[in-house]
Amino acid sequence: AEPRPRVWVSQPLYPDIEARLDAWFDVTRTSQVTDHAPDAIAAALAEADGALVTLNDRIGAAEVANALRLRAVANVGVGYNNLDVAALAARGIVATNTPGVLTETTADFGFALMMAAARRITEAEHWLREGRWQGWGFHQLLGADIHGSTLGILGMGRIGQGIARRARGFDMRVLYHNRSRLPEAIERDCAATWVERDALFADADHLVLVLPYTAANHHIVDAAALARMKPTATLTSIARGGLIDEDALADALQAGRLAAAGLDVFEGEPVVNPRLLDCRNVVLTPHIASASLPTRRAMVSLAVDNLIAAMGFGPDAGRPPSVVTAPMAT
Ligand code: 8YV
Repeated sequence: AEPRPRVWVSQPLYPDIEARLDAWFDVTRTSQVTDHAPDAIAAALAEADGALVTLNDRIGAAEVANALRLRAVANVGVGYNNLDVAALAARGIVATNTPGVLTETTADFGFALMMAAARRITEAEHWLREGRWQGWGFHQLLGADIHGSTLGILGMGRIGQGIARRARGFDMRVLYHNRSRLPEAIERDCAATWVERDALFADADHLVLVLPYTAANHHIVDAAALARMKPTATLTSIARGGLIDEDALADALQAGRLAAAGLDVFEGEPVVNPRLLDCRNVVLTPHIASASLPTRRAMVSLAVDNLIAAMGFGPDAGRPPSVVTAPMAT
């Protein structure tokens, strides 16, 4: 019999879901749960016909230089800036991601993080735990209102739309900016109005970033963009750290030119810019927006389906449900 294709699973995920791979492939597993060194990734890919990877795995031209058999890389995650899709495509390697299945969980978290920043929830808890609550105070820890305020959404894909739908329940006015306007029916469903990017920064009481990270939008939130925002506004990001110039953000937060921020993603994660750690008015979370068990399981399940199909097996043989063919669009 022909040898079965070999796939590399870069870290332990869910054994019952991964077991579907065993029906078609010989599977190489690893017990490592953090980042692999680049040469370890290159060595693993050199022996593999397919790979199931996560955000931890950066795969570019160097990592696939000796991956002569590699045909498909299935990313667990909707964002895939960890993959150099052009370098993969140049070698005929199909890349896939996991859109859709994490939309609602991630939108929930974006909304929660925005609310936590606006109402100073973690700051208040730290203050209480530090023993500083000496008596109830009328003027203590006043925050910004969510209800009736203007929500700005930069990046109006599935997750941005999910946040907009949640905003209806809080009587918010919703503005968005996206490189292209959404069809009217979706705008109506989200009760969202397209505006120019500068207007979004200027008019939002709460601005949420939900756009993909690409070379073109590196530091899209820089000092100039922050200067357009209201000093009473908040900025929340559940996208990628590289979208924000973190030093400029720390400057604005410390100078009172921005009320608060909520950040789930960081440019140098897992290392967090010490200037942000010094700011009281920023809620910091360790990249957990999609972190619920049902959603993480659904992400792995879709990635497994993608890999099986991309390798030419199963019901969708040759037609994986979610192929990515280009660098993430801006
Ligand atoms: C994942 C994410 O945790 O989907 C994304 O883009 O950032 C997160 O949902 C991560 O990608 C897992 O690999």
